[in-house]
Amino acid sequence: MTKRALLSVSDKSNLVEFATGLEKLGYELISTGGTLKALKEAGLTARPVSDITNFDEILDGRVKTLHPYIHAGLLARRDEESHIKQLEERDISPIDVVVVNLYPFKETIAKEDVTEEDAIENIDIGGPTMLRSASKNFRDVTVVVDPADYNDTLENLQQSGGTAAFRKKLAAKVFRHTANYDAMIANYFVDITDEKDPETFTVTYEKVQSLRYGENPHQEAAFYKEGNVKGASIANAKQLHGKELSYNNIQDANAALEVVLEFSEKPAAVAVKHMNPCGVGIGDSILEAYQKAYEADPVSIFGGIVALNREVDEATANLLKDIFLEIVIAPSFSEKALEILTVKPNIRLLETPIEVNESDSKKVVSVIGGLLVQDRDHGRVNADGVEVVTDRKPDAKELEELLFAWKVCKHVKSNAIVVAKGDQTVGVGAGQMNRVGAAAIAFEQAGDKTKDAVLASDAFFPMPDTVEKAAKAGIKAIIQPGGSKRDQDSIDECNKHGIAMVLTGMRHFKH
Ligand code: 93A
Repeated sequence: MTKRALLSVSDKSNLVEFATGLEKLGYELISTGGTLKALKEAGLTARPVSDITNFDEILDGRVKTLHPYIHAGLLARRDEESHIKQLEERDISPIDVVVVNLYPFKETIAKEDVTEEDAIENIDIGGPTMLRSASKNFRDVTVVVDPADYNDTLENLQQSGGTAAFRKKLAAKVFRHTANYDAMIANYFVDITDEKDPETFTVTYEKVQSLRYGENPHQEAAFYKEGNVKGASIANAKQLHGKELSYNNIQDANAALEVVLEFSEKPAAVAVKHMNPCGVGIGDSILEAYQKAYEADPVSIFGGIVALNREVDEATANLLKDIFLEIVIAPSFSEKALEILTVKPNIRLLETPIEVNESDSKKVVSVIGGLLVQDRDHGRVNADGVEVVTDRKPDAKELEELLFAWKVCKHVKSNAIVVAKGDQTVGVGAGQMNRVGAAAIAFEQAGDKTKDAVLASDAFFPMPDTVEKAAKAGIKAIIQPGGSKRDQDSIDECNKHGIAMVLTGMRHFKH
């Protein structure tokens, strides 16, 4: 019996070569509208699907292959006499090879100006149906979803019609592919309806790159991005220069990006080491902001990552090039700045829009055997949202300093204490197992700059001990969530020393 191959592809790359190979192997080619046209134009002989179904494509192509003659030809078990008999009774011929790739849903929804109608039309129904029928029947049917598999498939088919092991591998690939395709559609519908199923967490990730190794050289690792990521993201950033990003680079770069995104009104610069900000500065120019971030802690910034929220200009590039930095992230680099920085072969330069991206993107962490999924911490407070609880009220400038310290503190590993002066951090205590310890580190680093500085704490004070130490160090105002049973003890301690304290009512644990 003549063997038959059905071809229906949106991505027509290498189609003609593959179909020519199939024809040479004696396959009769069957095809849908656009694919048929491409085959015929290349001088191949192919029959339209409507020849098989006795049914024209209708509804603007929404129904072309959705027909029992196609699916019976795909699903019939060749080792089952009754199946073969039923085909014969109805004059249906089996289909042996299916070559299908789907409507480009992903590419469609990635377009800036995509309309809902366009997205919906690009949901492929007939394609996945054929892929699934063929894959279910992989014992007898060869199914190819990826043009990258064309050559191997031809080679395999030459071996007396192909091997079952190869067909099984192709079928497995199809089920992965259609599962991803459906997950992508499911995500899109979350976007357009806001309907989330709390019982499932469906996000499609695609591989950006394999990484040389993970946190340590003996750990394998890869970088994945969410299917439809837009805006500020390391996964989307354009690398203009430097070596490939490492696992640790990506984590640190992301940490720097998250801090700098807190600041949009004025030029801001953030230096990060080991995922904690070590220096943050705001200025009237990006140069001034960077100088402040650098001076905040000129030791820790060495080997660090710097994120800036304005274009890197020549003057800033001249300073950046003077120290060893792993990465600089910015919305853009001036031509001169690029000239200056690219002289250093190792510095990685990343360009990504620096604009707050409060999309649905979730924060996901793994535990052994599971995942924890939560909203990103988009919590923010402003001057109207804080409660002053001390006798002394902070003046407008102090309040600004407090809110600056608070924004930075949100991104410091708990227990976190940030000491700031003006619009510059002067001491950061990160990741300590007790709060006084975090404060002690921040004070030590700030040295005599604690005098008249402000302090932010990511969580409440269970005891007045941190305030006591802050008073001794010369801190003039404190911002913290409040909510401890013993808040009053800390407030009393503030009043004793003329310290102003404001409560945010919002905690920023980052464990
Ligand atoms: O609109 S569909 O869901 N209805 C169908 O019956 C159908 N059959 C194949 N889309 C369908 N296809 C898809 O058409 C294939 O998956 C492929 O992506 C595309 C190929 O169309 P053409 O050959 O006209 O370019």
